[in-house]
Amino acid sequence: ENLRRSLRAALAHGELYLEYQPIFRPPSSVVGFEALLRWHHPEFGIIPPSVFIPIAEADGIMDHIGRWVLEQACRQARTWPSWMTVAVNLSPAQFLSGALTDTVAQVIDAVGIRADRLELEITETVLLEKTVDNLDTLNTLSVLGIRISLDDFGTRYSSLSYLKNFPFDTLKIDQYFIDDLETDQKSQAIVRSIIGLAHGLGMSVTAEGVETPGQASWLIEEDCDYLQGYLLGQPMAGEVTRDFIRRSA
Ligand code: G
Ligand code: G
Ligand code: MN
Ligand code: NA
Repeated sequence: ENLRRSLRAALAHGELYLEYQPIFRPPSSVVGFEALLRWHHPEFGIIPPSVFIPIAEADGIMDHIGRWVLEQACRQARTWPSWMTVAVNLSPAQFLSGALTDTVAQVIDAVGIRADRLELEITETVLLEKTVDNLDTLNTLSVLGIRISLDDFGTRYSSLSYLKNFPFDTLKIDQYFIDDLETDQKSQAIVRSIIGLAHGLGMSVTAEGVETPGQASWLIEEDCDYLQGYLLGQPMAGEVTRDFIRRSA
């Protein structure tokens, strides 16, 4: 309850901020960053999004926070080379509000970045409810040129009909399958199949949570398009992204 009340003030007080984790095209070029929301609470310190996003959703303020995230992330992307993208996570609340397409169009217009520099990450949870409306929304965004990624792929319902019907550009393979990739033949078979499935459907694949050189080389060998994880780069403050880009060029 305390957190709920202070979350309402957090945005106004500048306690929310974004970190950016680099995404690589193997072996070493940065193609963009994923924006990750953080809350620096004046008393409790850093509160993880897994704790406060559900509160924001329940409290009906996630739509508002999500709009702020979109705008911040697009402004940050404008400081990067023009071919780099920024990926923003969407929560189910942003779909339910019915204004997502307008919000996204307004934000990229106001900030002045090309639509194809913004990537929206959704999870399968978003697809479960109001499937027809959400399909419409994603199709409209896709036609505008916005990229759409399916996040945490493989861990929830993973209905293949979503892959057939929704306009995804990229599948993000959940860290769960990457963690034991070097030792578990089942994870290897699953990851190999996901890469083949995505490529067969004309989508690209990102592996999340890459932490070891062995995982990275296995994924590169198997033709995974993009890698993300602590091995290649931790989430970092917006101010240092330009330095990071310069150093990895
Ligand atoms: O950065 P971390 O691993 O703590 O992120 C935890 C979860 O919070 C992830 O599932 C991530 O997708 C989600 N998350 C991070 N930033 C945002 C955001 O801006 N909006 C939404 N809806 N989810 C986010
Ligand atoms: O659900 P989503 O994929 O959006 O969440 C990404 C989360 O994973 C972020 O909170 C980010 O901090 C975390 N993350 C990114 N790379 C790694 C990694 O290599 N290892 C671990 N354990 N977490 C990671
Ligand atoms: Mn994500
Ligand atoms: Na994920």
